[in-house]
Amino acid sequence: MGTKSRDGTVLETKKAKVKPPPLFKVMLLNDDYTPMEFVVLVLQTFFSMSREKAYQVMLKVHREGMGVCGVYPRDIATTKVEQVLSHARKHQHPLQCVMEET
Ligand code: TYC
Repeated sequence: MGTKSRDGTVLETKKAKVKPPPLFKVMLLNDDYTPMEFVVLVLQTFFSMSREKAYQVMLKVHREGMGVCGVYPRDIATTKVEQVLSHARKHQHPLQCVMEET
């Protein structure tokens, strides 16, 4: 874009390019060892799900291999992943949690 002033100078006007911040899906991965009850409690504790919703998501992960726990801005998604991994390791479960841009 350009605007011509009286002396012929072209003044560049740039359109503000403000993109909304990217969002990230936080996902749990299935494994053969983490107890179902532990995964349900993780979903209730770190993703504020009701017991019923947590059970549904846990079963989806168990049957399909992965499932989305929530969608967040980068820093919140990073914290959720760290919290889940730290909690799982503390209890010696191999549960994996990852994030991916939407
Ligand atoms: N597959 C596990 C079992 O049979 C349960 C499980 C569900 C593990 C979801 C991880 O993200 C997971 N005990």
